[in-house]
Amino acid sequence: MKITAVEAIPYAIPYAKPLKFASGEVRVAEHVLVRVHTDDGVVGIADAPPRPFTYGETQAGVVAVIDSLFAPAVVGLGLMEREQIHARLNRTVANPVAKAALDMAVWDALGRTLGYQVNELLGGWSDRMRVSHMLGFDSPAAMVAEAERMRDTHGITTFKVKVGRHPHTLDTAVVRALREGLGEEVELYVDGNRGWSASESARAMREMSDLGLTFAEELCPADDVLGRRWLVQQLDVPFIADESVPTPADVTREVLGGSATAVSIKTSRTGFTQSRRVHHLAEGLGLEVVMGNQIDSQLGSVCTVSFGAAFELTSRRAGELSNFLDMSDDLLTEPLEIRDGELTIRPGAGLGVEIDPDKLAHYRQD
Ligand code: MUC
Ligand code: MG
Repeated sequence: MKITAVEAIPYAIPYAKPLKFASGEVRVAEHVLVRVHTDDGVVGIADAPPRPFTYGETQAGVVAVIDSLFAPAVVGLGLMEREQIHARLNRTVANPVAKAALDMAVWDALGRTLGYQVNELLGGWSDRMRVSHMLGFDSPAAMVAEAERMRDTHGITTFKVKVGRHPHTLDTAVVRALREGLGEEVELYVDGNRGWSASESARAMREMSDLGLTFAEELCPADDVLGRRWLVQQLDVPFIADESVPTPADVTREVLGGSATAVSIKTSRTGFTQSRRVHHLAEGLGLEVVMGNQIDSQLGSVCTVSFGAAFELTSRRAGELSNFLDMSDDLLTEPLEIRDGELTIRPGAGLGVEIDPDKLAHYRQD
């Protein structure tokens, strides 16, 4: 059960439908496949989706930090020594996506070695989650059409709507059109990716107060400390911290400071080891949790559902598990399927999924 090698393989798969939001745009999934090899011949896998506009990491940077710092730090450790692995990775600051992928590949290797699903090792609450689909910027008519397609094809009835544009009335018109087009039975919440100021956010939320929103997420920057506190205090829905809380300490700081009242857990950002810490903290603080999406591939979405379905708290709300549908292709041998609005974990050991070698050969960039 000892780690003998770590591979970081850059690959690129174009999006069939690019995703646009207030802090950026993704047209090509320039991700890194991380493989952890052990002396038993087991290989654990995970995906690293670098997000330069959120955490400062790039595809080349993820490969470099894994090859030069993280692989040498963990080779020789056993798969059960996950806290040692975590501590060694944390000798380097930042680089959340690279750390998370390596951590999750270790858990996958452990599950494969022991013959258990990662979901079972983490908590085993359930084998599935309801799915929330994230709608990127477009016209009101196009966003309603996409939501209808997701509902009619996959049974999805929860939507996260990207907002944060100027003028804010374009976004409020989208949310109103979604509510009018899809009716009261769908759940809607908004994510601003820090695009608005606190006062713009307050105004937009007031204008949408009759639309039955469930949450608001990162409408304005957490660095606008007093403005954000002022905003969060006046809202009548939980305010989700996402990119402002890459670590458990950030969750504590933002929540105790009054700048957030709920948290997005992204396994692409905190892996399984750190996501568990965030989950336990949220449970202790009595926070609502949403399993977030970092515009993940199918492998990334498998990690999200494996973690999210493992705990009662993370299973309560629909998880953001569907944006892989926007990619033109993927690396897995068997594509994920969202049925009746749910994504189910795969039955096999570890994460239960395999990489198609031909697809990897085709899309790899090294
Ligand atoms: C989200 O929830 O913000 C957009 C940028 C990113 O890193 O994740 C996405 C989704
Ligand atoms: Mg977000």
